[in-house]
Amino acid sequence: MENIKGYHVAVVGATGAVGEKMLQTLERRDFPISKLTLLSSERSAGKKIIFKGEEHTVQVAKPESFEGVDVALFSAGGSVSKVLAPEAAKRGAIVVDNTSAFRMDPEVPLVVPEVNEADIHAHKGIIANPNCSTIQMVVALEPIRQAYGLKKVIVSTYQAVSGAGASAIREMKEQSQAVLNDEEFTPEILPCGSDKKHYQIAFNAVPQIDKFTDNGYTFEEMKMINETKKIMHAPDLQVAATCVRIPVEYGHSESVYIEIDKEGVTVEDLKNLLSDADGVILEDKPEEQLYPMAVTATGKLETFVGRIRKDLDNDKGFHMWIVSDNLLKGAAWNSVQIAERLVALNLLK
Ligand code: NAP
Ligand code: 3JN
Repeated sequence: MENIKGYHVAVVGATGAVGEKMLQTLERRDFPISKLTLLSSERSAGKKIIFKGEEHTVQVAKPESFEGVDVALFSAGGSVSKVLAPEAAKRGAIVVDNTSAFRMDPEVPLVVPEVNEADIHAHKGIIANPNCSTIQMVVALEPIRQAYGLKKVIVSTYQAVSGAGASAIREMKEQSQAVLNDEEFTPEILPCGSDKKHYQIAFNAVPQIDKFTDNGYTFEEMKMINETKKIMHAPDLQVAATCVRIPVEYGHSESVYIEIDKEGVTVEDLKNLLSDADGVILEDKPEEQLYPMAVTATGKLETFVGRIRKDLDNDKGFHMWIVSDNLLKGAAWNSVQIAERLVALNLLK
């Protein structure tokens, strides 16, 4: 990125799984930074982090931390954002918030730049970054919706443990080793740290991400349903989701069934559309066994789409497989991309 002016950037949750990727992404994109403020809880205060070869000391996040900050990237959980994001905005920072705290607030734009960049202009100091599973799905589906209309989406996810934080990655690795060594272990984090029961993730597939809501869907599933409609400005779109955790470190995969509005559309039409779509890489050559996978998407910024097939009973129905690095496009990169768009649109002071 052209270094016209440097900005004071704060990263809240800098020591977490997402925060670490935020810093790597700011460095990778050469985001113009004049000052970097790294914030965490008291647990990590004082920790040293190297950014672009320079040592930075992590500080406790508090309202005064945001004096003079231009853009604040938050990923320290919803309760931290609820308290500190308005404090940052009050002090003139533009907040890009990675938590669910403000996503469904009608006053807060929920942005995936490839889909609804224009919504950024409506911000009042806080811009929400959607849930990781939602982001990769809307990047792949919006070009289809634009071209052929979209009536229904049914998605099943296969989500990496890194989505549940650094402690969940540790739990999967230690548990896998214990299973291989025939040793005992006690699950403590997954499927959901704050829920009553914990289950083995190693060599397993767990159909619960986040807690259950009263309607039988989990919060993760309801996030996918509600956020997709908000980002696409499509309140009448029919969306159903089943979210599953699998023992993969990075990269969420999704099996997606869609029904479009137009008749007679072919698989070739969808492939042509997606091969030109912003932020999408088409990996779809069954004859060469080419399709997206979590391990090949890891570390990449794009969303990968493959296995596109027409439904055998419904002319307007299609199936596809969508994969992306959940901590990059699903979190850190989407946030840094929003910050880049703020610069490009001249919205940062
Ligand atoms: P993590 O690895 O557990 O890291 C949590 C981070 O938050 C750490 O830096 C931690 O600091 C900091 N933190 C915790 N309590 C704090 C407090 N009271 N004040 C200031 N900082 C505090 O979790 P993660 O995977 O990075 O996820 C963090 C959050 O990002 C999640 O809760 C979620 O809201 C959001 N997230 C969003 C997506 C998405 O789909 N877009 C995906 C994953 C996560 P210490 O080192 O001091 O503990
Ligand atoms: O589990 C995943 O793969 C994604 C998790 C996201 C997450 C985890 C804890 C709290 C979120 C989120 O971004 O929706 C939150 C939250 O902020 O609600």
